[in-house]
Amino acid sequence: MKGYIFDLDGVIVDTAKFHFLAWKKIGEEFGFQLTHELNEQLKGVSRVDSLQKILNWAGVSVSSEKFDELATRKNADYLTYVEKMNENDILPGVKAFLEKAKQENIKIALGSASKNARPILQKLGIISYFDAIVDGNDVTKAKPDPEVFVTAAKKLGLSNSDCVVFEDAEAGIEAAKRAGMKTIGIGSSEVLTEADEVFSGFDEILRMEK
Ligand code: B16
Ligand code: MG
Repeated sequence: MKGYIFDLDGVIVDTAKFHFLAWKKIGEEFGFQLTHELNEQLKGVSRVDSLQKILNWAGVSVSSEKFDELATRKNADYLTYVEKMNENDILPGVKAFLEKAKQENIKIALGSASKNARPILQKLGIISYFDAIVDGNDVTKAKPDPEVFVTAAKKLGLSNSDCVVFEDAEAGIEAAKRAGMKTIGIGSSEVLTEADEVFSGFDEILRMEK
């Protein structure tokens, strides 16, 4: 394989817990309690689509002005958590895996739905590893549409079949498969049933490669 494409949230860093806290607060304004189980359905889903899902679960509809205000407020709250992040928040094994890929001349890209991807990579101190970054600001179609990964492969100058995608969300695995890429699930094999292979994290991948 010539290229690795990484999802961000849930693969490189556990920002899902911060998205959860910020969305939970928004839900509570409508008397709705976001559970961890429902939160699974928000993983890999864009900000706007996540808010729409929460409003549907809460059984409320709001004006477009209110919708925008809620999305902006959620993001401001989320960013207060991001602000406190540093290198220690990188998930186990990720940095060593990036380092190894660099040594093996494998091209590295990010393929994330998040509009906050660049500042997060900067806070983590790993942005320089990435030859290409494709995030929520660059795509019009959300995962499971393959756009984010196809764009990342193009930016790397590689064909889709030369790329492996590392993903923690079902929608992301589906997107990568639709792009004709190899898929490595990060998380539970019970959830990521469609992935070619599933590992609990990069520390496990590194152990297996030894
Ligand atoms: P933002 P990923 C996704 O990132 C998250 O999994 C999802 O929970 C979030 O709503 C989405 O990014 C948008 O994030 O509000 O920062 O633009 O997993 O594709 O890296
Ligand atoms: Mg993710």
